[in-house]
Amino acid sequence: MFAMLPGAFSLLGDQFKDYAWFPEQASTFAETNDWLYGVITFICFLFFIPIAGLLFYFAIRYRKPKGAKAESQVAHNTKVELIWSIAPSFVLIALFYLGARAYLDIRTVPEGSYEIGVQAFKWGWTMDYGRGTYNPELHLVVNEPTKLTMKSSDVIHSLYIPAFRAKKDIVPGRYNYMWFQPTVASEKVSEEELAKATQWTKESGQGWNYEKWQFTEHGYRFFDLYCTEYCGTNHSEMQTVVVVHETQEELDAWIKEVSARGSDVTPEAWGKLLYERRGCQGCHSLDGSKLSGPSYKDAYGSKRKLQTGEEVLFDENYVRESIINPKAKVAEGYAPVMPSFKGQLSDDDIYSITEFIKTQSSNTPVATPATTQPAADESAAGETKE
Ligand code: HEC
Ligand SMILES: [Cu+2]
Repeated sequence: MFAMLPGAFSLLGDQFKDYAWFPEQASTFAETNDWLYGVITFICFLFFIPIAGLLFYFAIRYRKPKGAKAESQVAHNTKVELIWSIAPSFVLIALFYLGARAYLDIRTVPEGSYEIGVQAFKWGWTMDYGRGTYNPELHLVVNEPTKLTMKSSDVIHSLYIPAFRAKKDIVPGRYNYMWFQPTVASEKVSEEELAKATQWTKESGQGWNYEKWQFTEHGYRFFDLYCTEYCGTNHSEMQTVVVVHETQEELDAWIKEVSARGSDVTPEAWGKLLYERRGCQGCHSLDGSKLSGPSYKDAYGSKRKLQTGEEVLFDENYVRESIINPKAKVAEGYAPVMPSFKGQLSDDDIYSITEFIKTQSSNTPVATPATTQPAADESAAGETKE
């Protein structure tokens, strides 16, 4: 009997499918979920309208004049009551069946799915494409079932891609999984459009402005990805983009392109890109303003006061240690909220970031005094993979 239900309901669901109140449908879940949502909404109205109508009708039809004596109303019709109790319960069972089926589908990751790691932190995303390639953008292949293995560095976050109708909480201290199958590939914008945006970005000296261009710096249109579990001050900025490639080869080419500094890119420029892409920007300003972390402005070559009362020189070692083991030396006046980037940034990446931080300081570069070097090395040495 249940096997017939989808067919019977689909006529109703189709009425709602194309309504503009939902974003574009871009995964296999999207159609099922919207359809089910349409069916449930339709059935609710189917009951609500006659019930509310009759309520008003009876209230008027059987109204008594003021002062009329109230009478007892205890007439009872077993047949009618059985019908209106049992018939709707079949509808509820049917809805439960359809809902459970859709839910189980969402929770059952198909074997052989393409795997991507996700790290959520206050406030940003780092996707792990394996072999040391990390990027804040989520890149997928169309029609390829994809599994995300997700973890959080701090508090509960939740990954939500409206166009995919896919959402899952990410709880610290454990792995959370989700999967989906994108059905719509991202368009590529024209060379001219991309060139214009690239030029503008270069001249502005700012990071890539997704909102302004509505495509990525590689020229792809994208779907939005949000954190949808309130996680603190900048929760509303915890967003990134999803790009769906036509082929695996195209995705691999993109991964290769973002994986390391090309020979034609200076360390300073690469460091700046990493600063923007890897979430440093959200906590470290360049203009001296205080965010969750200290500003890079004039930081390099200055003396840093630590929580312990000690003073350290802000030099290469300090930067390196702060990135790999941020809790080892905590700057005075700040909470130790910086996530460790150990194993997520290569030596060249850290070197590039350091070169970039240097460009933000007007202090004359100071040679590291011999006395501070051993201390910095000691805590960082065992952890770096040199
Ligand atoms: C969630 C916010 C956050 C993010 C993201 C973050 N940091 Fe930090 N960072 C901090 C805070 C807070 C401190 C100061 C406390 C401490 O030393 O742990 C700090 C300290 C530092 C320091 C020492 C600075 C000083 O002035 O004493 C450096 C260098 C640094 N971070 C670099 C980075 C880099 C590079 C990245 C990106 C790859 C990054 N941070 C990402 C919050 C963050
Ligand atoms: Cu969040």
